[in-house]
Amino acid sequence: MPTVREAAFDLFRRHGMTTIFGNPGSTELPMLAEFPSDFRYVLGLQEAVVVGMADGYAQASGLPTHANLHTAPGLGNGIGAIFNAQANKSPLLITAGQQVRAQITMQANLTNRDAIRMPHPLVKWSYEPPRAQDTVAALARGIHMASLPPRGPVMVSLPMDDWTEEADADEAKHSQERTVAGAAAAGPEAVSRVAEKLQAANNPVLVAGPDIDASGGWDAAVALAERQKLPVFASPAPGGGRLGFPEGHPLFQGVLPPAIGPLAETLKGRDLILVVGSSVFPYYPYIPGPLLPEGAELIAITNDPDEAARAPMGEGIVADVRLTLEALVEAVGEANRAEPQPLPDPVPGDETDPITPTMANHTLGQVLPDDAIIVLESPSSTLSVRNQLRISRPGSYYFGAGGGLGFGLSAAIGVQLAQPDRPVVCVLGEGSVQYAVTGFWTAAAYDVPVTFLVLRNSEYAILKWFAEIEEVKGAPGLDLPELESAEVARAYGVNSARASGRDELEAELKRAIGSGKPELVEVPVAPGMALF
Ligand SMILES: Cc1ncc(C[n+]2csc(CCOP(=O)(O)OP(=O)(O)O)c2C)c(N)n1
Repeated sequence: MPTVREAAFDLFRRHGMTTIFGNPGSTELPMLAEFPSDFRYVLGLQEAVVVGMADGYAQASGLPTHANLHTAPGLGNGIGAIFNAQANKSPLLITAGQQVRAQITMQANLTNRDAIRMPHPLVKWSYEPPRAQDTVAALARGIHMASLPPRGPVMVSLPMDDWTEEADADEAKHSQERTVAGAAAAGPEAVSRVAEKLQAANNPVLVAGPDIDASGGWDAAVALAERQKLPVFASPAPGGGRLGFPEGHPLFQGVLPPAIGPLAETLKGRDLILVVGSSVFPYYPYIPGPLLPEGAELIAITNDPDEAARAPMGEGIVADVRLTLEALVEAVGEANRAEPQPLPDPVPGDETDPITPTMANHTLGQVLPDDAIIVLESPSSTLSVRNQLRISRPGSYYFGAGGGLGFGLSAAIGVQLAQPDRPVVCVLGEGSVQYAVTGFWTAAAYDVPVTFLVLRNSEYAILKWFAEIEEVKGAPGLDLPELESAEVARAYGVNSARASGRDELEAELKRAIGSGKPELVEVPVAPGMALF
């Protein structure tokens, strides 16, 4: 008879889950005993980083990914990152150790007293197996739940004395071998109705969202847009954890503004708005206005029933994004519409001292290898990075759709571990660095060759912008004088450089990206928002 631990690790193996992100405590050590040599344990020094790394890894590998946390306090530290993983639709199996069964009722030290309720409402499912023998079935159920659309985190609480118990060999075998598949295309009637509406529309537009990339629907989205000569907008940046369309494509028209009034204004004159793979819409801030421009109809295709149900307007179709896009490509003919004007090429603007964030992002664009992946958490530069880089390959952009800082630095490490052959560049604000600063240690200790580009503007620039919109005057806590990133990263073991000015930045970035090592390049930039 295998032990629960042997059977559980066999289950992980079958699902390709041989990389485990964790921060261990006494309650997790029994799981880690006799750690198999075909597994890799990636230590994060704080749980927000553990979950963020797992999130990046899950998204970039497409695999359900295991993050192991230390009972209630570890789970608590990870909660903000679990919020992000939910928004990113990241298939995480979060496990947390639990007291020995005999000591749970008396609430011995470190008992996770209400483990099932604790991660709600940020997980799809959470559970503590009633018997040690149910552990493998519970983990299998969690993996399937996390992986089914819409994907997202689940949590299983694991009493520490279960691992050495005997598993039920027959039940464990079934749990290990089962597969559960669940991607469904829209029905043929829905597909033909959307196809007919597209063909009949005078001025339709495609809004491309993050689940196009996550579902593997990139080529189908391009084919649909090209066939129908659809101008394409990206769904608003705050919820756009991934890209749904090549941003250097001549049909690409830019990123939609994230507020109600301006979004409707941008789409003025359109009669059909086809939203694919996005919620409708990840709005913020609140700038009221009509939800839709006059005369426009909106149809949204999403893999998420909740996204479809909560949209404030339009029709929703719940279906797999890739399969439905492919069916639509088959169903529509070539349109005869005039193609829209492509966006003008990005311009760097004037050279100033310190350089503008736009210039910094432009410089990055000039040295970035074609196969690079960008992980972005530089809030005041989000639009500028999008505009300057015009990323045009699938799986090449990750952004925290939840908005909780700390995703960027940690996720970049996970993305790089999942994609070891592609250069990963992580663009960070110096404020954002601090929410996951211990990630530098993991990058150095595991030799994960991410290049961190830190835009040092000595402030929370985006909050100053929000303060203007919210008409808030005199708010404290928006300046960051003397906040060091390079020295701190160096202390954690990451080679760090400071660049001042465009030429130095270009040289340092080239060197850092080419070095095959974890590197940080910090550049002072002018304060304020960078929109282009
Ligand atoms: C966990 C968490 N805490 C606080 C915030 C609020 N917040 C949003 S942006 C921001 C400032 C980020 O500063 P920095 O990374 O330097 O970027 P900048 O705005 O200067 O571009 C803060 C504090 C958040 N989004 N997440």
